[in-house]
Amino acid sequence: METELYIVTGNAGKLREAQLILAEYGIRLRQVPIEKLEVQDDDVVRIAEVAARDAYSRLRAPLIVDDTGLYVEALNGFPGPYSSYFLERVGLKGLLKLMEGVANRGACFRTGLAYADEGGVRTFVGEACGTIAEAPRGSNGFGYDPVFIPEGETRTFAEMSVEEKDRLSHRGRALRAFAEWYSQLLLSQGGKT
Ligand code: ITT
Repeated sequence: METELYIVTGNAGKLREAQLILAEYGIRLRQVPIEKLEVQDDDVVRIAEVAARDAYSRLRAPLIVDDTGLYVEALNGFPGPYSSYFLERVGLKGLLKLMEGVANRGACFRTGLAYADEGGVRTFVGEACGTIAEAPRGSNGFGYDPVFIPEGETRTFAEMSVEEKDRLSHRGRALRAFAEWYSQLLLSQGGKT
């Protein structure tokens, strides 16, 4: 059974990762060229929820929104929901500079995933914890991937294939939780797409 779903994002890396995972569940993910509403909130789940509700009010077709943040322990959880702005303005170099000589390099990615349809919005969350590398490594992935080493690994996300990252990542976890639930929903609706 194949079904189609929209994702509201301007991030091609995010789209590719999500497409690969959802394809395993028979869900074809399509990018939709509408603006993603970005409200200010401490919680990525809440940010995704508001964006999904807003996008659904315009698109009127089932869709998902992914909002992700990197929470660095030594920076008291910063940049968190401000990760996009921080990366643009301060960059990976700036992050590593802030972390110079810092022993506690712990950090977690957190993805808030929201699904919206005519019945309302449902949210899911996924987390991946690890450490901030001493220097950027690897050329795969996007965003903070060159400086993030997931727990139990020595490589950064940027040194992994997209399949490997998907298995370990915050986004992978949130999307699989969503896909399990969505598959059940479709079954209960008799395969309606
Ligand atoms: P959309 O809002 O259009 O979906 P975005 O790139 O702005 O795309 P987010 O707000 O969710 O997405 O991401 C915040 C920042 O964190 C942004 O700079 C991303 O590049 C980065 N980011 C998100 N997911 C990541 C991941 O899996 N690995 C590395 N960096 C990531």
